[in-house]
Amino acid sequence: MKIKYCISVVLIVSFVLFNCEEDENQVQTAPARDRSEQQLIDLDTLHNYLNTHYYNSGQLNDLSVYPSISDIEISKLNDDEILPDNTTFLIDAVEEMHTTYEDVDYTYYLLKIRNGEGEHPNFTDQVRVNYDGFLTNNVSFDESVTSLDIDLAFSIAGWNRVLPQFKTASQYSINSDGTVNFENYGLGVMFLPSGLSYFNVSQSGIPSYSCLIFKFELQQYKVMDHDNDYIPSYLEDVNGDIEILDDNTDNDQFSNFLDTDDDGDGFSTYREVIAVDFTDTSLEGLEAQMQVLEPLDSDQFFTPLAVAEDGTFSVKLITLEDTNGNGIPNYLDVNDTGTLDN
Ligand SMILES: [Ca+2]
Ligand SMILES: [Ca+2]
Ligand SMILES: [Ca+2]
Ligand SMILES: [Ca+2]
Repeated sequence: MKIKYCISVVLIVSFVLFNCEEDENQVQTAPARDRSEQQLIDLDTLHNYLNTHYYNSGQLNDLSVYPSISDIEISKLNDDEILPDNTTFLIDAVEEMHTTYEDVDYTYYLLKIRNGEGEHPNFTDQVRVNYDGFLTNNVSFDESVTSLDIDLAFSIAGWNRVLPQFKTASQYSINSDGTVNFENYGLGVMFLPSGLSYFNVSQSGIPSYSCLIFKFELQQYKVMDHDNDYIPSYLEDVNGDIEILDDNTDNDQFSNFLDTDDDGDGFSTYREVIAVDFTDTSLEGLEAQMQVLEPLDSDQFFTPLAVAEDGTFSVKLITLEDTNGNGIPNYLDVNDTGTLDN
């Protein structure tokens, strides 16, 4: 479990994966089309791409080293060509996936090269990735030069659906020049309709209504608690629809994942749960303490690891209280505060 806490690579935030950061020089909004109608158009585009492109499946299998995004070669098969040996048509290799977003049923496609051997991130976590993004005309619009940290809570809908299906690296090592080697990471290619990408909003190098293709390596992840209220953001999706902006228990202007008093009863969320601190001078020692408590009850979880300036490691064991037993934990129940003892 150590790997998800490594924060040693320079953090650079790319504009490309985010819906919220609009730069007036680069972002333009086209008239909004009907999402269902656009999805039919995009499915045609994606099917055409998958039926006319192949990838180097044999070469990837025969590599003596673990494959990376630069080893994945996708090529177009022209009308007068036959499929080269040791390659596979994308349409014969991808998995068809389904999801709902903005009340529309979406289909997208995944090419899974490696699942990864670490852990699955949650759809609101920060992930460390390498990626290469391109359009269905194979023109690249963005690629990571070094590993980037992406907050899936603010990424395009395709990303926060795809990345949790892969696992992070199982371990890493730091080279003498400070670069990091990741081992057994998730590796794949996603083929997204515009409705799970930027839809009608154009970006630099991305016209509006573009289907997007990303090769990616999933290296690490960090559980995010955006409002620091002890409830990790993925648990603030109360209605479970892979969308955290629409959960607002007290109907104020803040969604739960950005609201420190989710039920609006005047008592901060962190006070309406039971929090017990565990600390140790070594990570191994802390993990040993945590293992004694496993398996946790269904209403318990650990907060993400914190490292103090003196090198002390700590986590909190959170227990969600439901004092009146009505099935709604105190922090979401305006009529129930519990002991408020922290
Ligand atoms: Ca939270
Ligand atoms: Ca939700
Ligand atoms: Ca709220
Ligand atoms: Ca409260």
